[in-house]
Amino acid sequence: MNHSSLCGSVAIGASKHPNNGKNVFSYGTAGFRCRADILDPVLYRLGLLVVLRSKAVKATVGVMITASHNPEEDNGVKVVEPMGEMLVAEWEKYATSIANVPDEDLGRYIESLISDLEIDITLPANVFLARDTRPSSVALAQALMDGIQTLKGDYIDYGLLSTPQLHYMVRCHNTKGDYGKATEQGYYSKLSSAFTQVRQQCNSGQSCYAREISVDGANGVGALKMQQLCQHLNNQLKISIHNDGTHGKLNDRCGADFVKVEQQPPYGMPTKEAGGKCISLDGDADRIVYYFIDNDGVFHLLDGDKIATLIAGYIQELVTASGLQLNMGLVQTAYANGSSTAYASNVLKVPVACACTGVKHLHRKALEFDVGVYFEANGHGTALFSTEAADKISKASQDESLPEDKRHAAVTLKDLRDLINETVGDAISDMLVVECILYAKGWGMSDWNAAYKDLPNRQLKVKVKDRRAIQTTDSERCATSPSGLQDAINNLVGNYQKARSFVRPSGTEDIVRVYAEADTQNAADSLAYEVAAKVHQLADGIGDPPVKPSST
Ligand code: 16G
Ligand code: MG
Repeated sequence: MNHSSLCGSVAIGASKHPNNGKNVFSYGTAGFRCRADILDPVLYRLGLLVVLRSKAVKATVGVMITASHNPEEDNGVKVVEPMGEMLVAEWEKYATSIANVPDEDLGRYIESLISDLEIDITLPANVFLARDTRPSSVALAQALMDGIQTLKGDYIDYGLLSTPQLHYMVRCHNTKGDYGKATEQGYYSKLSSAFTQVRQQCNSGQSCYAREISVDGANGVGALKMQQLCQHLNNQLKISIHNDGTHGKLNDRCGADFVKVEQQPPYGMPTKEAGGKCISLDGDADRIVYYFIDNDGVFHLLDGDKIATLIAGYIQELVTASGLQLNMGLVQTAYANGSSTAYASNVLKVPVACACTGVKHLHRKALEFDVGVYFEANGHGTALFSTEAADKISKASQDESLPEDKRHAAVTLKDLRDLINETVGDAISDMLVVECILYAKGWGMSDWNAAYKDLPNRQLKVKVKDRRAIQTTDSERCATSPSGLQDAINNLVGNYQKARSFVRPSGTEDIVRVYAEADTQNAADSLAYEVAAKVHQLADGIGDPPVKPSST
C-alpha cells in the first residue's frame, strides 16, 4: 500500500466511523472501556492498529470485545499479544493516541507509526477476534473488521467466546498447535481430557467431596461456554447453570463481581440448600469465586485468595513429592487478605510476592518463578510454568528410573499444567483445577473454607479533585504523596489489632480506593473511615468528608 492509497483508504473508512472529538479515550488496565454507544470509532481505529501490531511482531494477535463485569450498556476492547498475554505498555500509548487523533490526521498518524517503528508494511497481518454476549458487541466487531480490512489484514472472527478462550486461540495458533488446537472444540477437548487424567491419578476415596456445582453464569458468555464444556465431561461433574442469559440482564445483581463486592449470593441462584457448592463467573468468564451457605444459614465466600492458596498448596505438594527442584511462588496484590498471605507463607511455606493491581502486573511477577501462581482477591488468576520447569516435569513424568511415587507426582503435575490456561485467568479452567484438588483431598466446601479465616475488611471510595495526587510505592502498599498521608495511615493502623490499610488511585474510576483490615469488622470499618477522612483532608476531597455511619 503506497502513501496516497493508505491515506485515501483510511479517510474513507474514518468517514464511516467518525470520531466527533467529544470524548477522550484511554487504553487502561482493562483496555478501552466505557459506554458502548461511543466506541464505534475506537474499534475502527483499533482495527488499524492491530494490523500494525501483527506486522510488527510478525505473528497473529487477538482482539476481545467485552466490558467484563460492567453493566450491559458498557462495552470495551482489549488486545491480546501473540503468546496470549496483555498488550505491551508501549503499544497501550499508541492505542490511546490512535483513538483520540482527529479524523483528518488519522492517515498521517498511521504513517508516522509505520516509519517510527520501522514496520515492514509488506508483511502479512492476521487478527483473531471474538466478543461477549452484549448486544452492542456485534456492531463493534464489524467496526473492528472494517479497520482491519482497510489495512488489508486477514482475520478470523470467532464470534462468541470467553476472554480466556480467545487468549488461548491466539497462543495455540502462534505455537503452531503446540499449546493446543485453535478451535473451541480443541479447547474443550484439551481441558476435559486433562481433567479426566488428573482425577484418575488423584482419587482420594472422595469422603466429603461433592460433584454437584451450581453455576451463576452472570447472564453472559460464560454460561454458554460452561454448557458446552459439560458435554465433554462425561458426568464427572454435575453442573447446573443459572443466570444463563435466557431471562436476566448481563451482570445484573449476579456474577463474580457482584458476589465479591456485596459479599452475598447473586439473585437467581438456589443457594438455600445448606452446604451446596456454588460458583459465580463474571461477564467474560475470566473471574471465578466459590461460595456456600452453611447449616446456620451463614454465607461463606471463597474468593481469589482462597482459590490461590488451594492451588499453590497443591502444586507445592506435588513439586515436593516429585523431588524436582523448582522454585515456586504465589503472587498477590495488596488487596489479598492478610490471613491468606500468612497462611501461604507460614503454613504452606510458599513464598509470597506482591504486585500492583491489574492482571498484567501479576502475570509479569509470576513469570519470575519456575512455577508462579497468581490471583487477585476478585477471582482472576492462573498458574504459570517456565519453559525449563515444564521440560523438567515432562522428563520426570517419563523417567522409568524414578521411584514410582516421584514419577506419579510428575505425571500429575504435567496433566495439571494441561488443565491450566496459562495465557490469562480462566473461570472454566480454574473451576476444573479447583475441582480436581478438592477431589484429591476429599474436601467439601467447609473443609476448604477452614484452611484459614479471613480478617474482617472494608473497602471505601473517596472522591478527590485529582486522584493523581495519590502516589504509591511498594506495590501500592505505601503512599508517597501527598506528604504526611502515609505517616497518618501508620498512626491510625497502630491503634488497632492485626490491622493494615493502604490507599491507591483507581485505574478504572475517578476515585481513590481505601482498604482496611483488622481483627473485628467494627475495627476494620472504623479504620477504613479514618483513613478515608485523612485522604479527603490531605488530597483535596470533594464533598463532605467520609464519616462512619453509626450502624456499622
Ligand atoms: C481491571 C483489572 C483488574 C483489576 C481492576 C482494578 C485487568 C484485565 N483487569 O479491571 O485486574 O482488579 O482493574 O480496578 O487487568 P481499580 O483500579 O478500579 O481498583
Ligand atoms: Mg472479566
